[in-house]
Amino acid sequence: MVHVLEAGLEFMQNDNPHGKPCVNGYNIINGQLTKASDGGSFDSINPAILSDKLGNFPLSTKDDINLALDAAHAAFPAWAATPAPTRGQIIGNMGRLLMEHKDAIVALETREIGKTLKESAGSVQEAIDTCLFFQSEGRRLYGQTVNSELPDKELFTYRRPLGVCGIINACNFPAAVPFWKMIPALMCGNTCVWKSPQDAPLLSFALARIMHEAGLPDGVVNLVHGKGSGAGQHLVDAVDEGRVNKISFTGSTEVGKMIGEVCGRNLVSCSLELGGKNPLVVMPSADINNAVEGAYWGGFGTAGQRCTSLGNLILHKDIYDEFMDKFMAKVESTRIGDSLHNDGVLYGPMLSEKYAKDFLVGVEMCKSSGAKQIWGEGRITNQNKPTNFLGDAEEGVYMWPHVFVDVTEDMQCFHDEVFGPAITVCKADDFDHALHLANASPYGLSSAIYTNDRLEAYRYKTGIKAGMTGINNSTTGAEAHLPFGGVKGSGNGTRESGIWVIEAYSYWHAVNDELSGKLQLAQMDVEEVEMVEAEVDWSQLA
Ligand code: UN1
Repeated sequence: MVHVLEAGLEFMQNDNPHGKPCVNGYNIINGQLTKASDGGSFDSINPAILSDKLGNFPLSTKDDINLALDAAHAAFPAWAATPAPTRGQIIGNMGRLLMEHKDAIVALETREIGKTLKESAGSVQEAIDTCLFFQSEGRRLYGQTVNSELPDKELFTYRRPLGVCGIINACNFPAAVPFWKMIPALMCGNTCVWKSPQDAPLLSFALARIMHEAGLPDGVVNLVHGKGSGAGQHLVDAVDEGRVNKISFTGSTEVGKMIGEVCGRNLVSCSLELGGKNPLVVMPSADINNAVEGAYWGGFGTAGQRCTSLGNLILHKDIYDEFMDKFMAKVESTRIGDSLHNDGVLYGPMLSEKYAKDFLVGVEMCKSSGAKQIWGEGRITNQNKPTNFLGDAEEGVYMWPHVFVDVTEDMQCFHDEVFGPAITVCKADDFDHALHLANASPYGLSSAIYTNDRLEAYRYKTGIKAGMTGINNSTTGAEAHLPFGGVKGSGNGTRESGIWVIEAYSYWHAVNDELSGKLQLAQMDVEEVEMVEAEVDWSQLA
């Protein structure tokens, strides 16, 4: 076996017609590069150019997951005992290394999942911001001193790590989201087994290597590749076997519920960041041009593949026509293409062929719901492409932007998330109706309102049931130091980011130190203070 820091990148002979490198990828378990125990593997494919293979990666088995868990358990005591400021320093090194290699990592993210370069840079920056935030949190990680009710006794609280964390993230923010999870986990003294997303194994491999270069000891983060139904499921099964102390998952509500059940029956903590059908309301007092920009970006930026992407666009009836005219002019002129080869595109391909397939199922669902389709024709082909599509459509998996109108609360497409470039538009009679619609889906992740009426903004902010709300802003764009997460079907109430996430990766340990040298009983030996009644008629003062 070869240690990760002693190995250079290994390239494979491949028939890549673009002359691009193809990497021989590995798991990283206890700092060692390893293959799957049964030799199984899968490829990482550029969704913008399906003939461009980025690498081959282990399809990890149950045995591989067990080895990764062994390594994480073995590394835990020493890592938990490492001073938090030292852990913070290593995390800071990760941020600095990411800054140093940012351009290459960004281009790799775009090549592996097709996001535009600008958006990949955003995702990598979010990972850097997370490192820089938690670097200094290592110098805090405060506990409290608490006054005792008894003399000569002191009380304290400490944050303690949970143990071994299983990390499972989706591929759409392949740098930001695993760092949202692992950086606070590490800062609190936990160790991790990280199941990389099936569609972003090379980027994950690069990030895990950088984590080791930053000074992370062996076994503290163990990277295993594979599919959700394989390696991911094995990691969740290990909760039933008592080998995992925390699962942190970003992905679909369906899988999140299954993970929540497994964790629940084992009393294991889990953080769940799930789907959304994020509403955006536009009221008559809004700056309509600004609202059009926000809705357009929220719906179609990232090809609609953010958990915070706009789902239900809710327009007040008085501005409906004006809004839709301006909005559709933008939708119809959308520039789509491979951002590595074309400037100024709004979005590129779907994250992978799997996402493309699922998206088309979602489009069919919208149609069969009874919504009226006014724009979009499924997959883009060379025979059937929007005006501003750039490049050869059949090299990758590209989708038209889709707009469905006349959507009402009784339709399935009002309630179900469609992960991709499709929005559903509803008309509202007044503010109360708009707020009702915004609350009527089963999700509660992000939400937004465009209005210049302060009372309306206030009523929306207090009346909406969602984890995040934008006022005169789109549904996307969370920052790395605000709590991120949802309510209802969007999660279990846990949060990522900022200081709040520390709650998810540590438990409070209450310690009492009895200095009196004798047994003093709380509640029972507490000196009672008697009140003394004095004969004063206070009413005389009035
Ligand atoms: C996600 O889609 O899982 O707020 C994360 C946003 C990004 C993060 C999205 N900063 O849209």
